[in-house]
Amino acid sequence: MDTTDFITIDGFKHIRHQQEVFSEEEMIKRSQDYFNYNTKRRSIRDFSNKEVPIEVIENIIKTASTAPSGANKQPWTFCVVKSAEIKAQIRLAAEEEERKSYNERMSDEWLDDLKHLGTDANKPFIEKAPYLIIVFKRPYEIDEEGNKHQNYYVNESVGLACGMLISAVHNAGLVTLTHTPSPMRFLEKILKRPSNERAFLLLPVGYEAEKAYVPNIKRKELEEIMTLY
Ligand code: IYR
Repeated sequence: MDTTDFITIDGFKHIRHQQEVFSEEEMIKRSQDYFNYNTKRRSIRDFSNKEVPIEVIENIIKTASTAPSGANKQPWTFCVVKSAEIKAQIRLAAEEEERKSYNERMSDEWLDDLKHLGTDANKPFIEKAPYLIIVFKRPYEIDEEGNKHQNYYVNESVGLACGMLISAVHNAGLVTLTHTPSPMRFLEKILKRPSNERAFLLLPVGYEAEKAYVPNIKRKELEEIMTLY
């Protein structure tokens, strides 16, 4: 990147950017190939406990951090749990919340809507997967004097980062799922997070089990999700 080519707007430097472009033919091929690759991704609950190099996890998190964010505040923290002891604590607490959710908190309609996915309050993948990535959102920052500074579009920003994280996991040949034990405050306590962080999503990451099964579900057709004006 040529950083000597820049302009100044309101006293701030703007450096030249040049997006790599392709011919229309190449674009169609690349976009098709990218779709074909991404559509093979599934949420996986059957993990292998095989080790994964930490460098892969680091690269996945670096990819997530390329997501756009409100005012470029990058309002996220990614906690990586490798420790079997901490994974056990998280599983215990998550299953406790999930039991309450499945038995008391979720409506009959909600439970009915989940039936075809075969989920329940048991979350063995929390301990089986070699890594857990717990994503925290940061609604505000606290400066050295203890003053709070709001971040912007925090849910949107962190959601986008999680999407990129999920596709980076797929790209590495690994699997994950978006686990949302609710409420999630126990994660802040177990991981001793600062007061400006809220648990957003828990993603176990690892190899798929030798024999993994997924629900036989279909994605909506383009006609159902796209309207051209
Ligand atoms: N959080 C629970 C329940 C659950 C809710 C939805 I919406 C899902 O798509 C899947 C599960 C759990 O993780 O089991």
